[in-house]
Amino acid sequence: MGILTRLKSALFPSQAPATIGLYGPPNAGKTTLANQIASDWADIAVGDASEVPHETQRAQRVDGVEIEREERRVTIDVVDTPGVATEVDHAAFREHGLSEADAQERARGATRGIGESMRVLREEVGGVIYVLDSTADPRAQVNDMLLGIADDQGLPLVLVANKTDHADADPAAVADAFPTREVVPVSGLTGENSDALYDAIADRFG
Ligand SMILES: Nc1nc2c(ncn2[C@@H]2O[C@H](COP(=O)(O)OP(=O)(O)O)[C@@H](O)[C@H]2O)c(=O)[nH]1
Ligand SMILES: [Mg+2]
Repeated sequence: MGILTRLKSALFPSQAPATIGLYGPPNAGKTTLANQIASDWADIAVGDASEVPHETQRAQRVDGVEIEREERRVTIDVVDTPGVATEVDHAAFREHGLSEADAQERARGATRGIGESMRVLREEVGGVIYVLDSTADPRAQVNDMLLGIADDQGLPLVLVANKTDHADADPAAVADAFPTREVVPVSGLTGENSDALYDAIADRFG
């Protein structure tokens, strides 16, 4: 913990928890990771994971998640946000077996979800966990507008290279693509390396 953070917690011991937003493209594993964090520290589930993109269309939160690291304890409110894609294409939903009408409705819902994510980022969030799927091209997944808003607001940000359990995972490619950012490889599904993520959360958001 940095000296300023220590000073801050000494001066304001009962400070309100920071709200941490889980951001990233659809299907990066945000909901799975949110559930992992919640079940590790709060014993509750946040939402349902899905193979169809844009399942989470409202920000869902779990408040008062207390994470303990050796001598530190950080309390955060975790918000699982709808995926922020670089585009929304209803044809892609049809490829997942949805009817034309259902695909169009889902595209509308996805667009609303992206708006909701951006609103939460501007109004509610004090820190960002940006989740990327390390089995796919990192640069192609990143929404630069979202990163720009987070940077502009001076929000602390941890980049997660998720799905390290997967045979095609290449977390080093994520680190290479973002050399100036802290990148933590994890599997939200198996919990692999979750200690490193909790250390990063305590360091950045504590
Ligand atoms: N192999 C693997 N699959 C994952 C992992 N996390 C999520 N998934 C799968 O990826 C898909 C999307 O997950 P979800 O949590 O709904 O992603 P979200 O759209 O970002 O909320 C689901 O089929 C998950 O089971 C992971 O760490 N490893
Ligand atoms: Mg989700």
